[in-house]
Order: sequence, then C-alpha cells, then structure tokens
Amino acid sequence: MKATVRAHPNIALVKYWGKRDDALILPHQSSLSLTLEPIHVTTTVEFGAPSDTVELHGHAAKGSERDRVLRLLDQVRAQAGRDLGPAKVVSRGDFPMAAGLASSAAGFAALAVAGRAAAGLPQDTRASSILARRGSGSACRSVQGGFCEWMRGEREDGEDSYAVQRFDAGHWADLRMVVAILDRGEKEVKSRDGMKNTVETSPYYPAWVKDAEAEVPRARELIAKKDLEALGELCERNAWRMHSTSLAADPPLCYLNSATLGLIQHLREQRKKGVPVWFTLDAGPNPVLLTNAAHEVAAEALARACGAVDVVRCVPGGDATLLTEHLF
Ligand code: 2P0
Repeated sequence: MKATVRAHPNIALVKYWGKRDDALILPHQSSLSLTLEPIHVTTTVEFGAPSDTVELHGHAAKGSERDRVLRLLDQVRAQAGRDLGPAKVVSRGDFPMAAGLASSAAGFAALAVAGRAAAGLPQDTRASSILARRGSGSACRSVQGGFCEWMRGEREDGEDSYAVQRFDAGHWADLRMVVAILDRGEKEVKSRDGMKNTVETSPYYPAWVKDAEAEVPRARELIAKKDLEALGELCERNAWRMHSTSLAADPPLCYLNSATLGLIQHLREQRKKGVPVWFTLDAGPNPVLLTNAAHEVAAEALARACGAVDVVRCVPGGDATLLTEHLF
C-alpha cells in the first residue's frame, strides 16, 4: 500500500500549447520532449493513512494544488476498483530555486507511477502516462526517459492520448541541455491560463496546431540521425512559433524579457563563430540551450555572460523508477 518513485522533468523540443479538452487535458497537437537528468522529484504514496495529507517540497499543500494531487489519486482508486482508504503523499524535488523547468511534469509522473504501485496495480507505462496527463499535460512525457512523443490521440475519452518513448536516453548520450536561469521570478501568467487564452483568442492558433503536428515526425527523424544542427534549428523555429501565437493572443502574452532576447542574439553570434548551440524556450524567460558534451562549458559561459544567475547542465534522463527507500 506504499510506493516511492523518482521521476525527471522533460524539456519539449516540439511544444504542447493548447488543450482541446480542459478537464481531461487533451492537447490539440502532438509534442516531443527529452527527459532530463540529474534533476528529479521523489514521491511516496501510501494508501490506508488516517486522513488525506499532501506535503509538497516541505509544505502542506492547500487549495487547488492539493486538489490536483487528490483528484489523480481518485483515478487510481477507480482503477483499483476497491476502497484503498485515505492517502498520504510526500513529494520532494532537488530543483534549484525556480529552475525554470516546471517541477509539475516530474511531480505528476512520479505521483502517477507511485500511486498505481501503492494500489497494487501492475506497472504499465501507457496507463501511467494517461494518469500523469490527467495531472499535468507535460507529465505524460516524464513517465519514460529519453525522447518521448505525446500522441495527441483522436478519442474523446483520451485513452489514445499518451506518450511513448521513441529513443532511450542512451541513444544520444552526447546531447546536452543547459538551463539558463535569467530570472527567478514567478511568471505572471501560468502555462495553463496562457495556453487557454491563446487557443481562444489567437488568430494564429490553427496555424500553430498544423505546423507543430508536422514538426513532430521531422524531429523524430533528426533525433534518429543525431543531427544536432538541424534539430537545433527545428527547436528554435518551434519555440518562436509557440511564442508568436501567444504574442498574437488578446490580451497578448509575452514570456520573453530583454535578457532573453539578449541571450538569443549572443547565441547567434557564437554560432557564427562555430559554437554549436541553439535554444528552446517554454512559457517563461529562461532559455534552455541545446548543444553537445564538447560545448556544454561554452554554453554555460555564454549563459553567464548574458546574465544567468544560475545554470543547470542536464543530460538525457531515464525512466520514472520505483525506489525501495521511502520518504516516510
Ligand atoms: C511543453 N509547456 O510542451 C509546454 C511548452 C510549457 C511550454 O507543457 O495545464 O504544466 O498542466 O497541462 O503541462 C506547460 O504546461 O500544463 C507545458 P497543464 P503544463 O512542455
């Protein structure tokens, strides 16, 4: 009735931006990501506790944060088909202060896999991915390591909307992702609200959906060939297009700041000098740099020269894994 899982965050190379179903968290388009080590979240779930309690990163969770965790565990109860009693959840991350990578992907992936194991359900990556998706969309891509593709699916019940691993972490061990933390502040508009506003008001949104869907198989081919330059160009193009559709929303959404643009310009100059480095950018001002092992030190130096207050160097990461040591 107790299980502990460690899961890693992921960075989307082709982004997920917009839902066709808010309740089930079903996306308009497919996306593709890389799971990242060494940062991770560890979560212990125990059923049969005296009452429902949720502790996240050292604090008792309240309000919608607590509700999201308990709602996911209600799904586990339904899947188990028996009364599992109240649940105790403790989750801790080793994310550096506001790492610029949302901990929710790793957190909900760890919760889904641990919740199912604590309920005695068999290990099943598809079922765990669907469950993690119900907590946070991008979490469905953190159940497995390496390069994972979240297939948008067609069904209204979402049973065909989950992530599959296309290549494991060992496929491209030389790839590096360097997180450049330019700004530790909380973003003004959360991804969930930003993407909803974009879907509802951006005239460019249909073009985004069509384009992103077509980029996924292209990215897959470039990863198969380990073509860093072409993949870097694709990542930049896809990030710009996600931000363009958001800038065109009403009210407009601008996640970039002047430091973000400064870094992007500097990066282009470095590239002209032969440094193989590209960027991607999620719903915030902190770019993630794509490079190879030989240039990760140069990428970190570039980020610091552009004002990064912290830098996290990441490598391709592995699957969400059951641990034998529990958090309580
Ligand atoms: C992604 N992002 O593909 C995109 C790129 C942010 C920009 O997934 O509402 O926290 O919980 O499904 O997964 C962030 O959104 O949103 C995200 P919900 P989520 O990684």
